Amino acid sequence: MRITDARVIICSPGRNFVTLKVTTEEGIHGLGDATLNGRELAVASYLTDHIIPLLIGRDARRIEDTWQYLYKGAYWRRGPVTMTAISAVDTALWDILGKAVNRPVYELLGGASRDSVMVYGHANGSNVDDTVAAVGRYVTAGYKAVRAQCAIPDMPHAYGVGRGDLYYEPAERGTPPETAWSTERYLPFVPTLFERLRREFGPDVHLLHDVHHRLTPIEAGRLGKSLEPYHLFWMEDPVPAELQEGFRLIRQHTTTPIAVGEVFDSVFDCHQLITSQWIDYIRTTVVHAGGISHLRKIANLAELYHVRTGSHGATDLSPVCMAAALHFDLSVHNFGIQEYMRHTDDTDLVFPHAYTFADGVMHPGNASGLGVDIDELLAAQYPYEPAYLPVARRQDGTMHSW
Ligand code: EZ4
Ligand code: CO
Repeated sequence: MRITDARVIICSPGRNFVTLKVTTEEGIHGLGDATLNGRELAVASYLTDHIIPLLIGRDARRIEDTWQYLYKGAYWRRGPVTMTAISAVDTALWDILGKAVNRPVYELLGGASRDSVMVYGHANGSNVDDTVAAVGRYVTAGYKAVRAQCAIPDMPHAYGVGRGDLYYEPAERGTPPETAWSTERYLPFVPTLFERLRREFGPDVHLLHDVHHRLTPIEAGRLGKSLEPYHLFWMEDPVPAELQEGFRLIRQHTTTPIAVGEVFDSVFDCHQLITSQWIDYIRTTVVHAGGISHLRKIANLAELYHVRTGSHGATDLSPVCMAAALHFDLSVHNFGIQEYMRHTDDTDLVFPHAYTFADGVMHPGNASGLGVDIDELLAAQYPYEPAYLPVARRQDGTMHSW
């Protein structure tokens, strides 16, 4: 099963996506998502200029060997660009293997460990009433879990407050927009939001919140403690996680469960977080953390330490990643939850897929491979457009984590 062709397809049906398409001598093709929000073309070049020439002629069935070849063979290891490129190759090879043996990928990963995959949606509002209404729409739509974000009174910006109801999309065309941040206003406000949400929706719906790397460990400890009465499913990305030890301090102060890892690119970003039991959910994804192969290794380590998975699933992860994530989620024993931000109709038309949503849960479908494709003719109608995530500054002008 020699690889005879591999190509990068860049398109922007509402937002930018980079997709790797690998074809074998039998004419089987596999897809891998290679989208790195705001740095798309770097991954495209890494694949086209440095990886694709190495793929031609390789045996598509040697998934692990190809992974190790690309990881060890670069000499300079890891980093988001490298790992996103490796992820795309790995994902495409799993897709090809599934199609070659005519089975859905989850069956090759040990089979289904559950009947379906619980997902959470994004509710946001420019004030508490709006956020309550947005959560209500998700509950009515059958969601069992909802992430709630809200603008802070008298603050012009807040993370997670988007332009559309279902299609929150933080990247903006052109150069990165500047936003303002105040920890002083954020910390006392968030518990009032969740106090209201519990009053409105009762104890059963799972509520989540994303801090988006904005606090210090002791501030995060305070927030987690003040949210304990509202028993969140998790508090996400409380602090930037370059310093894994920072989580020890958060853990000492709160029983609010902690999730982290959407920007991690390998097990080395989280081994200490996992083995020290400082977190409850690991959010690494197929597209940014080494593909299905490496994500399984992270999940297997996490399983030993009672840490469950909760993969990133924002709109900047394409339907190809979403499909791969759902095969992984259905199979892996220590699955926790899957993030699900709906893609726009334009995106869904470019990437026809077998996965489905109903009653708050998803299923990858039973098509062979990943069950997702790309309509290249349609994709060509949406050329790349430069777009960037915002940056954030504190009120005195100091750069802050966005
Ligand atoms: O800001 O995917 O949990 N979800 C998130 C996302 C991220 C974007 C960045 O590209 O934090 O909305
Ligand atoms: Co997040």
